[in-house]
Amino acid sequence: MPGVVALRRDGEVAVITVDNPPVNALSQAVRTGLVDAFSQARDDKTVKAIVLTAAGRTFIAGADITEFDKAPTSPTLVDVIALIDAIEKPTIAAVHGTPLGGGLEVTLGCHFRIAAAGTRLGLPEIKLGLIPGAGGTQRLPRLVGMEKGAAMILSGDPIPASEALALGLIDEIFEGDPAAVGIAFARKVLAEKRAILPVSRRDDKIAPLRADPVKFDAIVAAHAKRARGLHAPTAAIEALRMNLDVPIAQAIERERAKFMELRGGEQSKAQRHIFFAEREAAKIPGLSKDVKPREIRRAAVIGAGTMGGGIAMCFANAGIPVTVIETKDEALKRGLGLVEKNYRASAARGAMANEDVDRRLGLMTGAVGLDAAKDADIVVEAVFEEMDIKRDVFGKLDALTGPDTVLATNTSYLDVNAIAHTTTRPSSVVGMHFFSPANVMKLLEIVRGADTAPEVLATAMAVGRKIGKVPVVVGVCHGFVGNRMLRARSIEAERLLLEGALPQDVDGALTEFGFPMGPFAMSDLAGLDVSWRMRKAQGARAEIADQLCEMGRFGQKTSKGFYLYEAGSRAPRPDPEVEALIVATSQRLGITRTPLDRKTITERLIFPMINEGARILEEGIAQRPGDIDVIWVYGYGFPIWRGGPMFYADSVGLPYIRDRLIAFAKLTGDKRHEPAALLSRLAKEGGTFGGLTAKAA
Ligand code: T1G
Repeated sequence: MPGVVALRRDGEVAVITVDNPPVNALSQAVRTGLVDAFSQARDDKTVKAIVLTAAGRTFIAGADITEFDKAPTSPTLVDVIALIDAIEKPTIAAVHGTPLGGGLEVTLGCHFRIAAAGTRLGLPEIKLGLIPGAGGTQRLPRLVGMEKGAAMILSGDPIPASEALALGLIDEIFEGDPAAVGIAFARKVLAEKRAILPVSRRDDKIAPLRADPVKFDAIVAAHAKRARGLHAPTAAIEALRMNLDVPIAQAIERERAKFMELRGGEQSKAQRHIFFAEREAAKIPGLSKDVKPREIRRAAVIGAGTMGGGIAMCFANAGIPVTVIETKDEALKRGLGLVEKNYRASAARGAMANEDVDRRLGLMTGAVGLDAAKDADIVVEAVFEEMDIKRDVFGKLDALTGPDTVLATNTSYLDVNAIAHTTTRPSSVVGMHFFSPANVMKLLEIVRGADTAPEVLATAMAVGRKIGKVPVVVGVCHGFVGNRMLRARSIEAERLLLEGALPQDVDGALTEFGFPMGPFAMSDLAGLDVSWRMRKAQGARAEIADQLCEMGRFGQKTSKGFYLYEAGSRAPRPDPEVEALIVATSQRLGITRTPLDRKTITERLIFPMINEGARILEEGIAQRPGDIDVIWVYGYGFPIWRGGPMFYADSVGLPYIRDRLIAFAKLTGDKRHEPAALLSRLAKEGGTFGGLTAKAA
C-alpha cells in the first residue's frame, strides 16, 4: 500500500486507515491501497473483523475530482466496493467529518457504519453535474428508503449524523477516536455474533416500491421539476428507478456508465470548474500566509433597511452578536420587525426550529445612534446609496470606533476609495458588497480599496466565509465586477426593445439560456425606481424604463412595470400598453423595428458582458476569470452548468465572440462593443480566459 492506506492489527481486528490529505480523496493510490488492505485482511484467517477509518480532518470526502479530466484508472471505485461487499467477516466503517460521495459509497460496502458526533454524510455528486458512480443510487435507497435516498441524491445536500442514525444509514453515533471506537464496536459485533448482511442484499425498504411502481414516480416527480436544463437529475432518477427492476450488479454497471458519460460532458466540466474556482477565489495573490484575520467578537450594522436587516441576519446566523443601528426608533422597529417576520416565516416553513429563531434574535440588539457601534470589531454600513450620507457615517465611525475596527461599506457601486478617505484610517476601510436578499444570496464582493490593509482584507474574507458567503475580491470601479457587467447587459437589453424585441422576447431568451429570470422581470422585481434614481444621478437615460417610471410603473410593487401583475401574483404578464409604448418610442426615435431571433438576442446580451469581463481582467479589477464566473453564478443566477460567463466564452470560442462584437459595434455604433484588447489577443493567439494566471486585484 503506497503510504496513503495503512493496515494494522489490534488483536483479531484489522484496522485500515486512509491518510491522503487534505480530504482523503479516493485517488488511484488510495483505491489501490484499499484493495490491497482489504484483500489481506479478508484472506488472513486470524482476522475476525475489519475496521475502516481515515486520518486527518475528515473521513474520505469522495472521489478525487482532480482526476476527472484524465482517463479512468484501475482499480475503479466500483471494484473496491465490490471487494469489500463480498467479504464474509464483519466490516465496520468508523467515520468523521464529511464522508461524501465515493467516501459514503465505500461505507455502504461495509456491513456497519458508525459516525462521530457532528459528522455530515451525503452524496453531493449532483452539484458537480454527476450522479453517484459507485453504487450509491442502488445501495443508499436500500438502507434509508427511496424517499430519503432520492432526496439526498437529487439535492446533493448532506445530512447530520443524528438524522443518519434515525434513517438507519448509520448504526451508532460516538464520541472519541474513530479507530478506537471502531475496534470496540467490532468486538461487540463479534461477541454478540451479530448477523451480517451486505447492504446490496437488503430489500425490505425497496420491495414495497416494486409492488407499486407508481409510488416511485410520485417520489421523484417534485425533483424532476427542478431539473430545468440539467442532465444529471434526469440521469439520477433513471438510476434510482433501476432499484425496482434491475439486478443490483447490472444496475451498478449501468450507473457507472451513466456517471462516466456525465463526467465527460460539458455540464459537469462547467460545474467542476465552479467548484474549484470558488476555492481559488479565496486565495489572494501576494497576500502572505502570515497575515492573520482579526478576531470578530461583535459586529454592528448601520441601517436597518432591507439590506441592513439581511446583513444583520448573516451575523446572527453565524452566532456573532450584532447591533443594528438606525437614526430613528421608528425605522429601527420597522427593520427589526421585518427581520423577525423573516425568521418566523422560515420556522413556519420548517426550514428552522423556533428555538433557533429565538437564539438568533437574541444575538441581535437594536440601537438608535452611531455610538452603539463603538465596541464593534467590524461595522458594516448599509445606508442610502448617496455618497454624502456615506461620507458622514464613515467620518463619525472613524471617531468613535476602536483603531482595529474594520469599517466596511455595503455600497453596490460607489467609490470605496472616496469613502475611505473621509476617515483618518483608510487602511481600515473595505467594501463588503452583499446581494439582496443579503441573508440568502451566497455572493459577497470584497472591494479592496487602494489603501485597504492586508489584515483588513484577510479579515473581511474570513468574516465572509464565517457568515456562509462565497467571498470574491474585486477592485474599485463603478459597479466593481458584477454590476459593471450587468450594466453592459442592461444597456443592450433596452436597445433590443427599441430595435424590435419585446420584454418577453428578451427575458425568454435568457431563461432559455438558463437564467432563473430575464432582465425585465428582474427589474420589475427589484423595482424600476431603484435604477431610475441611479440613472438620474448620473445623467443617464433608459428610454423605455424612464417612461415607465414617469408613469409610476415601478414593477411588482405597483402591480405594473414592464409587465402586468394580477393581485397576489408575481407572474409577469405581457402588457399591450407597454408594447404600444415601445413601438411608439422606436418610431419617435426613427428606428425601424425588425424581428430578432432568440440566438441573436442571447448573443447581444451575453457577449457584451464577456467583453466587459475581459476589460475588468485587463484593469486588474478581478484577480482571475474564475472569480468573475463565481460572481455571476452565485450573485446573478448565471446557469452553473455553463460555468459562468468567462468559462462559457471559452466553450463558445473567442474568435467567434470577437467577430460578433465587431458586428454589434457596426450595427449599434456603440464603441463599447469593440472587442477588448485582451479578448482580441486571446482570440488571435488561440488562447482562452481559462489559460490566464491570477493577478492581484
Ligand atoms: N477531490 C479533490 N480535491 C478536493 C476534493 C475532492 N473530492 N474535495 C476537496 N478538495 C480540495 C479542495 O479543492 C481544496 O483544495 C481542499 O481540498 C480543501 O477543500 C464516485 C464520483 C470536503 C466539505 O463533492 O465538499 O465522489 O484549495 O477548501 O471547506 O460517486 O471540500 O486547498 O488546494 O472545500 O473544509 C464527491 C467535495 C466527489 C466533496 C471540505 N465529493 N468537497 O470543505 O475545504 S464525486 C464532493 C467538499 C464522487 C463518486 C463520485 C469540501 C469538503 P485547495 P475545501 P472545506
